[in-house]
Amino acid sequence: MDLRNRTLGEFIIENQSSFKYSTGELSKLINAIRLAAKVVNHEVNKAGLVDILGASGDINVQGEGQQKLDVLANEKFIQTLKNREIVCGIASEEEEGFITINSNDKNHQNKYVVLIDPLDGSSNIDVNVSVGTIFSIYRRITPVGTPVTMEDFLQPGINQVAAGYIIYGTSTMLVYTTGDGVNGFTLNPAIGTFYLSHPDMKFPETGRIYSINEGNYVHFPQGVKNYIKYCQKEEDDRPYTSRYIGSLVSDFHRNMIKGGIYMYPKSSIASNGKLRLLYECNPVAFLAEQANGKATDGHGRILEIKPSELHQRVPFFCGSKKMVDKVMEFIAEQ
Ligand code: AHM
Ligand code: MG
Repeated sequence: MDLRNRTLGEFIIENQSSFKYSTGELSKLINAIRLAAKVVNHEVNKAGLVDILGASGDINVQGEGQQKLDVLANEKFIQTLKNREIVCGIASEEEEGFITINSNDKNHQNKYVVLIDPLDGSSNIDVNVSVGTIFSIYRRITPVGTPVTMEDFLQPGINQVAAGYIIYGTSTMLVYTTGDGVNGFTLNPAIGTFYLSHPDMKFPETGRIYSINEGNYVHFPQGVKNYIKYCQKEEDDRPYTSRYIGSLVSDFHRNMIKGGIYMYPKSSIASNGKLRLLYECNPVAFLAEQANGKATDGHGRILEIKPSELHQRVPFFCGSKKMVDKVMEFIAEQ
């Protein structure tokens, strides 16, 4: 990586004025996420060691009980955001309800709510495969000065002011959008600094990778089955390549760079699929659209769905535009 590249800190300052509401608060919030990302990265990197210690009685060297990494990541993110007093509420995939942040001196003056999936794909940790953190930021819709309500969290994805993910992979990256394109920053672990390594990321218009848990094939709707057969057919530039990590962030990240489609359809055993609208699908859909890609539940735009509950699930198809259009055609035919 070229150290002459801008750091994330520099980038945030330079782009502050392009935010829709440039009071500096959103910049502070993204800075807090940057910090939490480094803390969680540190924890994820020693996951193998933690497991060894955990196996010998679930007590670590400091005599503290071992925690599962997703619980730990959840705590670190919430703590970092709480301590900086820049958000009025947080909802997390790991928590049943939302958390109201009430800093006495500010008295509910903060404007932003954050929704996070602290460690997505966490079953991959045990086997040393990439995982990610996903975040989504909205302005509250209830008036400042009052505690946040469910209404502030149940906004359609189109209202997001920023969203992104951290991928803990062969290198650690923070990729985010504030509605003005998508930029990716790689962590230089030696000095703990994120550098702009992937400016203005874009999905290729089409691609040759499809990502889906094909083990569930028998349960899929006929339209999705037909699309999978289409991907496998020897015709034109097909058969496509199948790649499924089972970690949404990693599958999405690869597909955005190389061109491809990620799918988690509804099935006969899960009527809305598996992925959560608020913590996973909305932020990833916002990034996809900002990178010239597309995200749908099979029929309509993910970002226009009006959520009805915090942990709502939706079918999800996301990636290169032409590939998403194609699977929608197959679904519509059924
Ligand atoms: P999680 O939030 O419990 O980790 O689940 C979300 C993950 C996604 O990252 C991934 O794409 C999907 O679940 C994999 O599910 P499956 O094992 O059913 O294919
Ligand atoms: Mg998840």
